[in-house]
Amino acid sequence: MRYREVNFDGLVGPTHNYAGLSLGNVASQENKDAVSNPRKAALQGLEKAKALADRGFPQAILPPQERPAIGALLDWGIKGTSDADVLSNAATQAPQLLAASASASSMWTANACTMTPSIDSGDERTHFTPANLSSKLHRSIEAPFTCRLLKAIFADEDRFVVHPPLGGGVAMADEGAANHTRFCPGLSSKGLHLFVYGRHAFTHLATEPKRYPARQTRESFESIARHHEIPDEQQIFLQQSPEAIDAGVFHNDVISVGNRDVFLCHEDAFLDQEAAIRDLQAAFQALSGDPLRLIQVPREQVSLQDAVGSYLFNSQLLTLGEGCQLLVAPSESSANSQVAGFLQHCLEDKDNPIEEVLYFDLRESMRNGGGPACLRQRVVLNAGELRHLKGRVLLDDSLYTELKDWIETHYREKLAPADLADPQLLEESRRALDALTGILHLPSLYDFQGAKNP
Ligand code: SUG
Repeated sequence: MRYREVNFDGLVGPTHNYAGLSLGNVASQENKDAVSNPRKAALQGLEKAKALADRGFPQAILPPQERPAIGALLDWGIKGTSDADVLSNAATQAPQLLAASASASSMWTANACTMTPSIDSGDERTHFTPANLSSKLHRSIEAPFTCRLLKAIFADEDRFVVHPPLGGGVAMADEGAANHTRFCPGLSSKGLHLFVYGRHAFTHLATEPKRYPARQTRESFESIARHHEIPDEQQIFLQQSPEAIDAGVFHNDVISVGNRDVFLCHEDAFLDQEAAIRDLQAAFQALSGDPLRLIQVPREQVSLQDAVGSYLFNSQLLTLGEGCQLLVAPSESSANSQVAGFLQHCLEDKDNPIEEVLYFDLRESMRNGGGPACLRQRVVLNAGELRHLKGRVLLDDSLYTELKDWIETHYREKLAPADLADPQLLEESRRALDALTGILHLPSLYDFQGAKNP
């Protein structure tokens, strides 16, 4: 059975803003309280998805979550006689909780879940585990809706399994596919799953970062690998370099990206990197019989600081043809002379699999630390599975036109921190999302539509 990769990009929600919520994510902290442009953010994301769809890469869309999340504010003890009252009380009593309830962070669908294709699972079904995102308050409230959404799209239980997010709080902290890469000689062959973690549930303080928190635990990924029934020889676990985390590498997709048999990574991505890469290469060779094609970028060429500033490694790698790949990079990478020089060298080197680089302006998302790879969840499906998706989520010309029009109708061009308490913003967002479930042919998904968890 032939498998294809479908990239599910997150539509940026109407409350996209800069609240400085992510300690350890340099861009989020630097842009705290800046004025955002939600309309531009959503259009920038949609243009990337459309451009890739036009190039023949299957592309789908995931809708945003309802924000501000009134339910979360009620959970956190904010009271009020109406939604407007709850927002106003939150703004005066706990402005940070208001900001956490209003983040459009579900746009970064690389953090939505971890998925395993049916070809790699013991029960031959496609598995999803929504990420609990328990390391950050504003992201932890995403998991229940993500679960509901995945169950709505991947509803056919003969083919798909959507597990609940992992319980267990910070010990089982899970950030999803941002820390997961599947290597394979071809998409229709069994893959090697690389799970990257920043810390252990049961402390190993000597290998933990000192400045910024490590978000993902090894134990969370071990649990997911068990749930997804991935055979032992198809799993490998590597620990992030604590120095990299302290330099702003809050997810592994800020320092490495892999596709098929190609792995582009920085020299300082992993703890004890030489051994880590040796183990990875050996595991891939043992599974596939082929060598892993490693492009390791030395720190002399691109420093950790330049890697974080340019988001080079938050690029997408997509297969152009046998042995050659397209790198989808943020425009910040072309603006950094060291990084641009490195990419030019890749293009000129005949033995390098990167044959083309496409740059995208994703500045609105980038200012919160979200590049091209953050905005997409890779889902590997065979033709039968693809036919059984629910909803109109695959991006084609007509869906693109409707979504563009929808964004232009419903989104503001300016959002300042004080606007998050504006009850009009909540109303506008709900109107937008109500229209969106119609466009996407999805059932009522949102709390305000009366949806309940299945
Ligand atoms: O979790 N930023 C997100 C960025 C996620 C990027 N995803 C991947 N690397 N895959 C985060 O830190 C900032 C929100 C704010 O500060 O307003 C934020 O949540």
